[in-house]
Amino acid sequence: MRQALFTGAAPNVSDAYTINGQPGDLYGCSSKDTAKFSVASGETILLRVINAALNQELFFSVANHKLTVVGADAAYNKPFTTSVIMLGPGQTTNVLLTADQSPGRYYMAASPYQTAQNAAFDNTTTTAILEYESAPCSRFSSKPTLPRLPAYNDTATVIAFTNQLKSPSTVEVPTEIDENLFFTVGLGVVNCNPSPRCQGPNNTRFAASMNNISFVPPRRTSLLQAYYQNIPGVYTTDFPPVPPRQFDYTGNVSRALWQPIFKTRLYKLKYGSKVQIVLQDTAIISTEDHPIHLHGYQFYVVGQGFGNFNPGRDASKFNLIDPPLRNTINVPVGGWSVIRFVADNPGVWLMHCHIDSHLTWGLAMNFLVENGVGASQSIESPPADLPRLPKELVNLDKRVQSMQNAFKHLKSSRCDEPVQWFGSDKIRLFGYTCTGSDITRTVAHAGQLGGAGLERHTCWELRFY
Ligand SMILES: [Cu+2]
Repeated sequence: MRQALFTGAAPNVSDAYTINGQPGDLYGCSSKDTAKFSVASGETILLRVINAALNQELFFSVANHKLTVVGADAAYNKPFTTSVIMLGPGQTTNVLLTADQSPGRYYMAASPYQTAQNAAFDNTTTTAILEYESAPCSRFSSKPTLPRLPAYNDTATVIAFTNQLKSPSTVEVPTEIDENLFFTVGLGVVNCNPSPRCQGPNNTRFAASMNNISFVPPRRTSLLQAYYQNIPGVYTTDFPPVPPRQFDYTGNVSRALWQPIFKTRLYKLKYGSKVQIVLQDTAIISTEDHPIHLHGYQFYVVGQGFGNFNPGRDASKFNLIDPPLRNTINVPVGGWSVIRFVADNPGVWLMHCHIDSHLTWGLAMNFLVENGVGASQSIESPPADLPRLPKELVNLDKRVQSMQNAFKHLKSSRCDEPVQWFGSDKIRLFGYTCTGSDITRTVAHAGQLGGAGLERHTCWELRFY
């Protein structure tokens, strides 16, 4: 990810997927360590399946065995059986499996679900082994049976699976909506001049946004801290409730709409407000399934579909009886999902795509949920032992910032990878070689850099983790 952020290109694809840390038999490198799950004939086991991959949605299946889905994202659902489940990064699914097949060994396997057009991905399959304790020795010398996994682009199977997820019984879904929000989710690009930092397609860097705002994380103060302590200049609260411009989101989007703007904008919610959000995929660069995750809340998924959301046509089909409760929802490729929740958890809460490259490109926004009445409806004060920045580092931060400001107006660019000078888990100082056409004046201004008149200089960057 760090390399991708430097170059502006897509991250390298992985070499392998793993189940409980092991790639499995199909990679030919770790078969003696392949993860094994032993089961007694006739018993029913619970598998908690978590997609812990960084950048890939995955199918999961067990050869010859049905999976009974009983929970997703830590909420129960109406049990249903299926031969395959799909999880986006960060999603969890609990399934029951009954060992009702002839005693032997069966592969459980995961393979990619990939929806972005022309994007490289790791098209391999990871396996673990479901092993019956009573399996005869002869079964151990032969290869376990492999499950039939869907093709990498099998969206129909994904939709058939997610359509079956429902709450166990009738639930209380907010109906009188106070905040009717519509957020586009998708990729973008930023034009740049050829350089080591401009390695995206056709002189661009990849970006991503919600409602055309590419989220810029605060560098020095957390959003919650800035809110709690009234620190100005860290964020603004003008995140747009609807796209700044309407367009045919899933059609052929004009190039003029591909460049997002980079801001730290929050959307304010009153305590207790009833919120509906339409999450609308865009076709910018490519349509793609995005697993959108909201912190601080579970929400009801009342509807999903393909194309552009149309309230007249689609709202009447919402499931307001037993919609599933989730915290990460797949916005279908070239489609939309609608979620509802009550904003009764005050604080600052990130909503973001759980594909890590999309998140770091800016596919995120934050809600600022205000306090209600009394202590039980207000955020708690920070713990007494909240770590504070050491004084010398605060000063150093200011020094580095003034140097960075001095360089701002320059056409300065990096020549090499930053080198870490010192740091801890939280803070690291990097130095790197930089160039600039107007370097002399800047060097004089920045003072401490020296070497006026040279074409190359050392620039500094302080990073917070
Ligand atoms: Cu995404």
